[in-house]
Amino acid sequence: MPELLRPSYHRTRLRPRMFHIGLGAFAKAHVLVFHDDMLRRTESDWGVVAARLHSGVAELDLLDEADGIYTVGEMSGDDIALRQVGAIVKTLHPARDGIEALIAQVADPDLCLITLTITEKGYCLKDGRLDRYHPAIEKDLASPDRPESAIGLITEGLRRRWRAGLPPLTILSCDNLPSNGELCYAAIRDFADHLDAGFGNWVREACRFPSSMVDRITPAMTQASHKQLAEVLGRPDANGILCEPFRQWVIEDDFAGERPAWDLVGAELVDDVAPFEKMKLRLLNGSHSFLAYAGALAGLETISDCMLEPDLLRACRQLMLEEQAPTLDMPYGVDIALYADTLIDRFSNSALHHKTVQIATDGSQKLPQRLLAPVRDHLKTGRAWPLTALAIAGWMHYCRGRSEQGGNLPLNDPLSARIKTIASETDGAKYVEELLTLSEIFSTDLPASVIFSTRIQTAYDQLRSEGVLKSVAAALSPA
Ligand code: CS2
Repeated sequence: MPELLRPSYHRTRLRPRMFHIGLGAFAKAHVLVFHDDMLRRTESDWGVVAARLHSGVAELDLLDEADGIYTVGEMSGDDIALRQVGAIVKTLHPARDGIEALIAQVADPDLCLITLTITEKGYCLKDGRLDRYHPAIEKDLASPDRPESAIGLITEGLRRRWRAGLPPLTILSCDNLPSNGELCYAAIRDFADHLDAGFGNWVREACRFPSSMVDRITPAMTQASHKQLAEVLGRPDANGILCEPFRQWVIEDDFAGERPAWDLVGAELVDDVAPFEKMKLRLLNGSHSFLAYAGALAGLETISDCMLEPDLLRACRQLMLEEQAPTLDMPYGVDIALYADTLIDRFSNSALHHKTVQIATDGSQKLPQRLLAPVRDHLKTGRAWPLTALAIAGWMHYCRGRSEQGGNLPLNDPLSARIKTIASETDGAKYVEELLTLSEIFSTDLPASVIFSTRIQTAYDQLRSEGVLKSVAAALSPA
């Protein structure tokens, strides 16, 4: 059995200095692993309170039973490295502890930092501003002391700090959005302005919202992965997580007060995160979405299965280097071809079982920054984008709910009701045309471009008539 690295620090020294909202597989394998490393290296007293807001009471109960300690297994081929993370000192869930307990946590005088993994949709934004007509935001604006959304919760807790004359906080977004700090700031600032102008100014002037680029492939746990972990651990750990060995965290160095010394354990603190965020979102996440739709439609279960299809592998590299890379300002010193090769290696990690249908979720929230923003650039420069077109058309095809083998493809998306109605009422060219009217995804400029809509129509027809793998093969540049 591989050696199990246990927390080497005295957990009794930990106080609740950091509040993580959105405790899921990714946060457990990324933010909390960096934090745990930092606790091993320093005398820091930064304990973490971890919350989930919607589902997951049972998961938090299980974590409490284990005193907040869980196993992380870093897997590559047949190798596995095991560690236990002990950074969490308390868990909170509104359905179990009451929302007041979470608001009080934000307003706790000991607290310095909030970290967030609430997914793209958790920010409730429209065109970069708080979406006042989002159902959860409408409710939270009407009764701010009983918030349901993460944005409403943080704002209410900050308001209590402001009223009590407590120090401001840093709110650090760790979600896959470009300029995630700015977007998080926009949502909270707009909410605060609505409550009180003086409070809004305090949020502007005193609180900080650094951006960050987060990276670690962490598939959702399944029965099979729990079994796999139990075999190497010698016992089950219901709170355990499996992920890849690679991890990266680039953080804008802009904090309201103290910050954890994550730089001692590999996090990069920089002035400008934007080039890193864009590179990762377009190369890694963009090709992930391409593979998710193409792979799921072709009946391929995991990303590493996709990498066993020579044409999909070539297409993935071509998408990265010929269609996404030309739209980037590269971070200083990064070799893009090497970065792409490393991504291909990471995608090929067959120990991970990262399911195509998992990555296919929330397409309406992911397409804009991963695939559509680069297309805007292509339309300006006149560059060709055949694989991006297949990825977008692939999402459309996927949304009809059937793979090429007739298997069921689940549609988990905040816009699923509207998408399903369009799918049931239209087909062919009309279906594509109707989906393009979803302005939350395509805005109005893209559907107004004849080049764009014709390209997507053609790609969609091709996927339907020739199938995914043939369409992809036809889009490949000569070797
Ligand atoms: C994936 C990401 O599910 C998805 O959309 O593209 O979760 C991806 O695995 C991570 O961003 C890797 O850092």
